[in-house]
Amino acid sequence: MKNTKALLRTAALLLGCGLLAGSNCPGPEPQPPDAGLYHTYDEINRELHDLATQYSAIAQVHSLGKSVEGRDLWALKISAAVAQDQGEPEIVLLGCHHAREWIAVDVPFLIGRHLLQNYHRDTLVTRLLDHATIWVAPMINPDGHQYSVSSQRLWRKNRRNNNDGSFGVDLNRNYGHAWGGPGSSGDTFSEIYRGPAPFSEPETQAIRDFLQSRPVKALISYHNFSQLVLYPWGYTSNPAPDRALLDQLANGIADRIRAVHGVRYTPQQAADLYLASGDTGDWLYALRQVPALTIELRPSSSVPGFELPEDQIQPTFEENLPAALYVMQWAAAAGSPSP
Ligand code: 0X9
Ligand code: ZN
Repeated sequence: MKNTKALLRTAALLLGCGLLAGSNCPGPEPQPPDAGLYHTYDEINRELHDLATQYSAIAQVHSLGKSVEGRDLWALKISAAVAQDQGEPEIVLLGCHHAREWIAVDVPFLIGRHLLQNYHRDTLVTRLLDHATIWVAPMINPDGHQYSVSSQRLWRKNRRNNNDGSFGVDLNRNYGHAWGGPGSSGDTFSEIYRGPAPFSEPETQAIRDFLQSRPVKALISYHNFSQLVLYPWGYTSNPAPDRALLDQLANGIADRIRAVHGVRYTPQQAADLYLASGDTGDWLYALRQVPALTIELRPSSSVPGFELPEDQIQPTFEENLPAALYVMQWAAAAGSPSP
């Protein structure tokens, strides 16, 4: 059957479809969106479900909610006690608030897969999953990502129809702490459009409801590019109450990243990059006073910018793995009841 279809297609291409009228002219087959070695929404969806099947004792897939266009926001829950909720410390890895930042999907996904593949193989991973729960939600903006893959590579926002000819809200300006402040825009056409109200978007609502319902002790939100490790506050240059601890953790992350391939990520308060209001980290930090970090992945500068070559997926994952494990270990220990 596949061969017959292929033959018909070839004939149609050679002769033109009109000549094949009556032969059920197949036309060109619609191709699924292709991001090369980067994962698309459909691929991430399939792989997360496959992992949950393969590692059913320690992994589950949950939908945290739906996007504007109705795609599920998938998250992998990973723990030795995955079927139970015993209040153990939880650490959350989020990817791809911004559509064009494809590497920010693959890094948290590969970290999650590494945890599953190394339970009862690696002592550190085993101890971690025995005492903590890790959540990996690698694609918070699936509509925007799909649009970036199929139509406009450098799309950033979600795909909200603003009903004035413009599309999209910047999900990293839509969270509810200091919403509407500096570094966000009320102009619907702007790349940093904050939306009409805090949490106006189903994607940020889903993350808000999820984080509020869980005993989260640390969060990393992955973005690119610039190679930075950012901590709250981002909406003001004032130091966060836990600035010393946040700075220490951010330095620890940067040191561990550099130890792998010698690549430098700069630790700093988010506001020192630029002021931006309504981002994920500020909202979670305000809610829970736990480390809520933003890691800006490779590359370092605008060439190649968002279009990081595929051969950098693996090294970017490799350098970020020990950094993520460090945060997870810290949070697992900090979140445990003292003896
Ligand atoms: O602007 C953003 O949302 C992030 N950078 S990106 O290039 N990935 O878009 C940085 C957010 C950091 N937070 C603050 N500076 N408040
Ligand atoms: Zn981003």
